[in-house]
Amino acid sequence: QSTQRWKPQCIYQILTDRFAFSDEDHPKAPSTGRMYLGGTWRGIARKLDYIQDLGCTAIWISPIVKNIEDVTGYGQGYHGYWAQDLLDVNPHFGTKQDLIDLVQQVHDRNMLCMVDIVVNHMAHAGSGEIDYSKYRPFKSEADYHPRRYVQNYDDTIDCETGWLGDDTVGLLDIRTEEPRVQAFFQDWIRDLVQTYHFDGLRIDTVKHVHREFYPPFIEASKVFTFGEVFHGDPRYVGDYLQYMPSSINYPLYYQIRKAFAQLPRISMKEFYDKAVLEARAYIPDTTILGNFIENHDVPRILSMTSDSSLLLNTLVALMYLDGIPIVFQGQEQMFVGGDDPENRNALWSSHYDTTHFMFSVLSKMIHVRQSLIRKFPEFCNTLSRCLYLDNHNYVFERPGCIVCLCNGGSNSVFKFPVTVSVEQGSVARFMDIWTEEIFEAAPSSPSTLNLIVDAGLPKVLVHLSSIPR
Ligand code: ABC
Ligand code: CA
Repeated sequence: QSTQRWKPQCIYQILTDRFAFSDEDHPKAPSTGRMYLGGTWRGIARKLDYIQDLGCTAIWISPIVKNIEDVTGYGQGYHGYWAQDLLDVNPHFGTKQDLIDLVQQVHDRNMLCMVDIVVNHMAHAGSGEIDYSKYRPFKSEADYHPRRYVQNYDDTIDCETGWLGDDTVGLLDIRTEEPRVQAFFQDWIRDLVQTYHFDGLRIDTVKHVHREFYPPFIEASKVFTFGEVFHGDPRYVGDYLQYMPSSINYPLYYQIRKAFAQLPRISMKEFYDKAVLEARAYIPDTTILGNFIENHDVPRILSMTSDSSLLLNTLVALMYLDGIPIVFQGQEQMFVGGDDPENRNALWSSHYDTTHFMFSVLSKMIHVRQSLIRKFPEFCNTLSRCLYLDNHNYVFERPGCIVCLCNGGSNSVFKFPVTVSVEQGSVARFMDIWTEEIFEAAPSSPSTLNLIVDAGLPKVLVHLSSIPR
């Protein structure tokens, strides 16, 4: 089943325009701003080694359809979300054949490919009159809701029928509630997935289309789907999970940001209450969500805190809490940058440096996660279990490992005992994945590990063996 295929993955989110050039690297080429910079599908294919070195097993690419070509007050449609023609591909990213080849090469490496898709809107530059005849297949004014920008994101009708954007770029809101429109989209997604052999979808602007649209659409696609439900409340996200298999995990994102990246930081107790307990109360299965700490719509962590211990903690949270981790291109090179487009700088400026400290650290974490999944097949379906909690430290267990998160920052030191379960009459041995230090929990009852959290750094301890005493 496709959900079970996605759960063990670690996804690498790519902005196609800003990942790699077709033929060779140009590290000095422009790498920022709101115009097309030149990344392509052939570029991605050329850099699959880089992604695999990092340990990621799946990619998520930008929307592939042809966008408006205008240079607007917000620049060009380099991100791919400003559709004009749903039946053609974006020529800036390459040809249909390039895309077919990319997915083929991804599959040859036993990796998966997820594509970002938009069903909510087309785009128009400026506030002037709209020439509907240029859009495909929706060529008539009657195919869209009247122009009225969304004012209140918490009002369902407003959110679903209003236009996103503004008079600089207006996003023509398609009448997705109409049966003929739904029929088109079902055929479209079936064809799209079959033509390119995609393994999964990330559906954009989920909140802006009525829920009933999704089940037959997803059914027609026959693949796994993350919906982009941009909301921090697990109740709100949980509701959508009745209509789609999974969602991007904004509730967890906001709690991570509050606990580690923003001041004043919430306590780890509050983090546990909100990010773990409350999420589980409203989301039937938190192991299916797409976890992230950065993406193309939110500021990078390093633009909110410069403390590298806190940053490392967010990465450990990303990798080991319940859910499917998604790494956003540039995280492995410690990119900094606030709101868009600053968070979307092109990766070529990094020289794709696989010796970068953060590349190695992240790669280590991802590979450890993968080896745990191989060793403990239940890993992906098993919820984390809290072992210890205080205001600054949260320790939990997943199959084969113990993870310790700390939000005290790099000037903090903590010492505390953690109770672990040890088989009768044996000693459990754990190894810190970075320092390779060995910890033993003796078979006293209760068995305890004495942990020292130095410089506020996160810990990942893998279970080596239980040796008889
Ligand atoms: C352009 C410029 C920007 C400029 C903007 C007005 O126009 O680039 O600099 O500020 C694409 C492009 C963007 C472009 C937009 C609009 O189109 O990538 O560069 O912005 O032209 C998806 C994609 C996103 C994409 C689109 C549109 C949708 O991931 O990249 O943008 O296809 C809303 C939507 C969400 C959308 C997001 C950008 O905007 O719902 O689908 N993302 C509240 C609302 C959310 C809202 C969010 C951000 O603000 O509830 O619905 O998302 O505006 C929490 C709450 C949340 C709350 C947050 C702020 O706080 O729980 O609900 O979110 O506590
Ligand atoms: Ca809509």
